[in-house]
Order: sequence, then structure tokens, then C-alpha cells
Amino acid sequence: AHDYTKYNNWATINDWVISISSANADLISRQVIGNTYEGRPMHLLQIGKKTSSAKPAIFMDCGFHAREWITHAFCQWFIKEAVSTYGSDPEMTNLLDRMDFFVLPVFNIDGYEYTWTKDRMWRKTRSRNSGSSCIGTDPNRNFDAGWCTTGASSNPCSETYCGSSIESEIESKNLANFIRSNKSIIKSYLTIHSYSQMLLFPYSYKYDLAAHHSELVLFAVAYAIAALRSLYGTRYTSGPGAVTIYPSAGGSDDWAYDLGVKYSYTFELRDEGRYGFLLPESQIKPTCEETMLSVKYIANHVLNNP
Ligand code: 0X9
Ligand code: ZN
Ligand code: ZN
Repeated sequence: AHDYTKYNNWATINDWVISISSANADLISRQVIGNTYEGRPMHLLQIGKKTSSAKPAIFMDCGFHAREWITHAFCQWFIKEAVSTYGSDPEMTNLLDRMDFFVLPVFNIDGYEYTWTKDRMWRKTRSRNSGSSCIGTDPNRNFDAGWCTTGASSNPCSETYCGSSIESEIESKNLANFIRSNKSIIKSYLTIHSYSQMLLFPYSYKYDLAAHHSELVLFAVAYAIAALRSLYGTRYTSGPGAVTIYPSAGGSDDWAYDLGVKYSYTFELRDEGRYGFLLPESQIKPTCEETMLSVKYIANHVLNNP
């Protein structure tokens, strides 16, 4: 059975996605943005009060990397919090009245399934590579942002294989097509990873500072991580990806930013390495609660500074 304080497999998440969207039809619309390589439907939820006029939107995805299980848990938590606090929490009510969240709860479904059945530490997609017996591409090296120039490998056996071409992975293409088609309303792109407790922003594929680096970007980030820390004292670091974590090309955050989505952030959730990808289930609730604070902070900032 589905449980927000446990890790749920894809079948459980998928049933839950269908039931929570049906049970909250006034706030959630569900669509499929395409299928994965192995044919699983990529469900995207649009969460927000339905209005006649167009609203600004935030796009958020979880589960790019298969083994980063706390991220899948966070997207489920976010959706639960949104529908269960709408109408009672003034902040969430205001956000959902005035904007929409597009939430993709599991981006790399095939990889996630593989971490449950075969290899808990799997990272990449599960696509075949011609001329190699190695499987999969790193989806966060597969986007059109300095593709495969740095911090990525052209070897299909590498954990950071950039793929045979830009958007070679159907999952990347499905996501990129959706964001391209809706870029006039998408003001912010949040992509949730783990671990290392960081809030990263462009660029990672080059050392250039983003055009909006100074106040808009840095300021938002400083307050977002302060909001996060206020609950349990969890410390995050922040900055441009290239200097804060490592240079690496082909990430969805840099791609979205260069497309024109100004507020483009990568979260690296708990922890700092003690458990790493194997974060105990006892940390799901505190991690999700604190992360909610910074996502809500960013959402307010986006709403007030379009
Ligand atoms: O390397 C990544 O893709 C991310 N770290 S992870 O440990 N979750 O794999 C960091 C992504 C930062 N952004 C870009 N490289 N564009
Ligand atoms: Zn990751
Ligand atoms: Zn709560």
C-alpha cells in the first residue's frame, strides 16, 4: 500500500498518481507526456485551482537518477501537501490560486523499476546502446546545454554517458517537448536530485555566470536555503553548479535556463554522504517537510517577481 513515509515502487506510485488525481479533480489534471523506453507512461500532474485566465507555472521533476529515492518521495509529498493544505494554509492557497505546478513524480521510471528489482545503485536510463553491451544513458547529460563537452562521457559504459545524441533518450525528449511547448507559462524549473544538500543554479556546463546571477538568482537561493534550515537546522550550500558541485554538461537545468526559464534550480536533497542514496525511511518526513519550505519560498518569489 502507498505510504508517504516509505519508499514506494513504481506500480504503487502509478496507482497512487491515478487515485490522487481522480480524488482531487478540482485541483489536479493528469496527462501522459509520453512513454519511457520500456513503454511505461510518464504521468504529469498539473496542480492548481482551475481558472479561466492563463496562470504562471512551475515545472518540477523527481527521479532523474534512479537510485535517488528520496526525490521520488519528495514529489509525492509535495502533491499530498498541496491538495491537503489548499484551503487551510493561506500560503499554499494563494500559490495554487495564482499559479500552477506541473509535477512529474518519476522521470526515469525504467531506471527506478530496475533499482527495485535488480540493482539498487542504478543511475541511468535503461535504453540499449548500439555497438555496446552496456545499458543506459545519464539523462542529466543528455540535454542541449554544451552537450558532452565537460563532466560527461561518450562511453556507453560510463555512469555519465551523454547518449548517442542530444535528447537521444525518449524520456529527455518527452520532458523537453513539454517544456518547449509550454515555455510561455513556465517561469521556473525545479529538478530534484540527491544527495549533498545543495541548491544549484546555472551554469554547470560553463563557468560563465548566468545573466540573472546577482540579485534575482543569488538572493532567492539564500532565502530559500534559510527557509529550509529553519525547521531542523539542515545546512545547504548553494551556487552555480560548475563551481559548487562540478562542471558537467547536458543538464536539464542549464538547458531550461538557456531556453528562457529564469528560475532554474537543481536541488540535491539529504544527506551529505553518511547514508547517501540509501537515506533511511525515517528521514523521509523531515527531509520533505524542510524541502517544502524552500520550494514554497521559491514559488512565492516567482509569483512576485515574474
Ligand atoms: O551530476 C548530476 O547530474 C547532479 N548530481 S547527482 O549526484 N544527483 O548526479 C548535479 C547536476 C547539476 N546540474 C548540472 N550538471 N547541469
Ligand atoms: Zn541526480
Ligand atoms: Zn506537512
